[in-house]
Amino acid sequence: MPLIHIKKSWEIPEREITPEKVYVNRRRFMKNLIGTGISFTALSTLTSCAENSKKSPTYEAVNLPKISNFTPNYNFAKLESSITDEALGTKYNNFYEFGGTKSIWKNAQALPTENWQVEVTGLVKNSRIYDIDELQKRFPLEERIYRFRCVEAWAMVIPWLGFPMKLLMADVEPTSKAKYVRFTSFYDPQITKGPGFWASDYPWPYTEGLRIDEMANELAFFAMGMYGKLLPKQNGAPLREVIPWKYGFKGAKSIVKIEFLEQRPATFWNTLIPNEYGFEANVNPEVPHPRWSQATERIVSEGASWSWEKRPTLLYNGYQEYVTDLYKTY
Ligand SMILES: Nc1nc2c(c(=O)[nH]1)N[C@H]1C(S)=C(S)[C@@H](COP(=O)(O)O)O[C@H]1N2
Ligand SMILES: [Mo]
Repeated sequence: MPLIHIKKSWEIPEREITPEKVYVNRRRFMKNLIGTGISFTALSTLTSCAENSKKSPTYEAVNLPKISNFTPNYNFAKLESSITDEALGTKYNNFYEFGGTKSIWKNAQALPTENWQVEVTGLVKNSRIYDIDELQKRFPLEERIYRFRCVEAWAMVIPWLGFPMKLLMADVEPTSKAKYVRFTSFYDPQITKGPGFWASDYPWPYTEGLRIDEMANELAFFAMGMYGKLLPKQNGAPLREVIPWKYGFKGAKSIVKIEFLEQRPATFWNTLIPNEYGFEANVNPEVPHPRWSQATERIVSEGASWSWEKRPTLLYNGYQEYVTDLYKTY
């Protein structure tokens, strides 16, 4: 294997791909700093100090209870790609409530998951509040292996345990007026505040949304576990969305509320930077992010991200056959 990788002209240098938050971060810093006399160098020192001083609660992921009662459903597995190593899938995260880096798994252990409830409300016949155990009993778990693609151009393959969203829809019965759904993540500024101060004026809580027909698609999934175990907190315990044909930010973590609505809801990233994070956000190699190409993706692996293997991005992340009908224009 050649050690020197010669860049093709269409390849965007990795350093130009900044994470979802950094751009806003910088812009807001700029805004806040005008007239304060604080330099950017001072600022980056501050941020890294905050990072270093974070608490280190014991990581319990390896001891998380195993789930034995599930049905394997590998109909949607794309077997040409291998499953991401569990240590990477559970320790390389985006969960901005707990900080602005990929290494938030320790901070996320502060998420209080006991006695969790999920409120389902809005334009439904049976508005109700589910205890998490009840959800588990009511909707039998399936294991599905899905490709996962972040808008930041990294990719994984995850074995999720969960149930199709359409089962929950059948339970609450959205009315004919319901055209959209909004998912709201847990938020308590005392607990979820990240190690920096950069995100304090973001439009919390984290919210995401789908069209009702997208939610009813057989791929749209609620995960309660991964790698055969209960979901780790950093991956969005105890309940998160998984929408494999869309960019990862569409999948709200640690859901406390699900609302059926007539109008398209405002969502977290779309409110923050509408021209970079659209509401639809379908994976598409031909639609570049305004600051980088989406033509290729990197497979999350051990070692430095620049060394990760690159492969072409697939339209709808490879799930074209299941979802094209949703986006046909007549
Ligand atoms: N509540 C909440 N949900 C979230 C996020 C977040 O910051 N907060 N990040 C999103 C993004 S950008 C991605 S890529 C995925 C990451 O999921 P993972 O950490 O399980 O890989 O979660 C999504 N859901
Ligand atoms: Mo993401």
